[in-house]
This record gives sequence, structure tokens and C-alpha cells, in this order.
Amino acid sequence: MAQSRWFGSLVVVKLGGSVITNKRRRFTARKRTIARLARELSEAKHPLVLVHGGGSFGHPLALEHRIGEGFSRPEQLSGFSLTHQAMQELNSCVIEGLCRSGVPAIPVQPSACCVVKDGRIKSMELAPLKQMLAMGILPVLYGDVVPDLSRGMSILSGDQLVVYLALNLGASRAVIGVDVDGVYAQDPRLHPRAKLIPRITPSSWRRIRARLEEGPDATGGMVKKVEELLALARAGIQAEILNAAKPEVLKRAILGETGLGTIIERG
Ligand code: IP8
Repeated sequence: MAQSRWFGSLVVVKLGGSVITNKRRRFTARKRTIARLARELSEAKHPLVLVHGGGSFGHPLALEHRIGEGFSRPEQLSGFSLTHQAMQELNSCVIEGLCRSGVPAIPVQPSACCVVKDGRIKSMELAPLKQMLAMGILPVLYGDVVPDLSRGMSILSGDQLVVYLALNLGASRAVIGVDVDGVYAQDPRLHPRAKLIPRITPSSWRRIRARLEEGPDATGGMVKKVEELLALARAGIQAEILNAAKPEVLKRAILGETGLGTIIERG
């Protein structure tokens, strides 16, 4: 089996928590949106790995139990478990939507296969995942709470997973679905005339970053997202942040169209 050639056309897709959950209502999955995105993903002509974010499932619990600060109190352990359970529940909604669209999808639990130190993935068991891809199964990972070799526990964001997987599986591209059209100089929900930034490169980032603000999520907002994705750009893998809340945008991207949102690439 010519696995490396096959993985070369791999696209790593992230569905942001803001797209698949209602962030204003705890533990509320947007089931109709998930069903539509599952239909769009079912049209892919290339192998995919899917990662999804935490939205109103993972983030409130992770913040409440201060998982991101590391382990300091035994009470955090039940918070760690509850946050993971919430993520599993959201993951089940995504898997169910995909299976209903005829996509054979399997959950892959990051806390059980990633070795994390200081909040960063040091290694990950990829053999089962590669075998799933070779079989035509769609592995679905998610931002998770993870044991951390130095902090005891930490939050592993879906964005960090996207980058690790794209680099280590030799993906051709990463597509990040959020609920706005891409990266803006200002928050487009507060500033209707905010300008979309069509392209970010490692060299233009410093200037652009000065104008952006960190978001409130447990794993940071758009700034952190772009900073993770710049590692792909430096490795020559293009990433695009686009609006997966708009019908057909994700589908067009996974079918090969670019320039639908903000492209992050090597200059
Ligand atoms: O939404 C965070 O994943 P993200 C997951 O991709 C948790 O940042 C557990 C908060």
C-alpha cells in the first residue's frame, strides 16, 4: 500500500467549537449544523482527519476547574474527568452526524494517545490512526484535557492537534472552520466594518498581531490559533481559516478551493 503518497493528499480539518456548539448555552450542540457539515465532509475526494473544538462543552468546565493552570488540588481530578466526559459527549454528536451521512468515523481520544509536557505534545501514538486512514476510516479527534508530564494536567487545544497531525502525517493542507469569515483586524461581531485579512505569512504576522486581541477561551482566541498555524506555514503546509457556519464553504475548501477565508502560508 503506497501509504506515504496517499497521506500526501491528506487534509486535516478542524471544526471550531463556535460552529458546532452554541457557546452561550452550556452543553448545547448545534445538531443541524453538525449534520450539514457531516454531509459536506462526506463529499471529500481525499483522505481527511477531523479535529473538533470544545465550545460550550469543554471550555466552561476547563476554566471552572482551572485545568489550564496545572494540577494543584485533588478536587481538580473530578473536574478533569467531567471536562473529558463533556468532550466525549460532543464527540459522540459529531460521530453520529458523520455516520448518518455514510462516513465511517471513529473517535480517537487525545488524552489516551498524546504525551504532553508543559502543554505541548511531545509524542503521539499515530500507528492506529494511520491504519484507520489506510482503511478509509475517518479518525475524529478533539481538544481534550490531558495528563501533563510537568504540570500534572493541561488542556490540549484542537488547534495544536491539527498542527501536530498535519506535520506528522504529511498533510497537504489544513482547513480550520470557525464562525466568522477568517481573521479580522477587529472583532467583526463588534465592528461591522472590520476588514478581513486575506493572507498571513510568518513575516507579516508581527505587524498584524499588534492589532489583534486575545479571546476569552480556555485555550486562547484567534491570536493563538494563528500562532499555532504559523508552524505549518513554516513547514510549507498551507492552512486556511474560514467560515464553516456558512453552508458549502467547508465543502468547497476540502474539494480544493482556496481564498475562501484567511490563508496562512509561507511568504
Ligand atoms: O476548543 C479545547 O479545545 P479547543 C478543549 O480546540 C477543552 O481549544 C477541553 C477545553
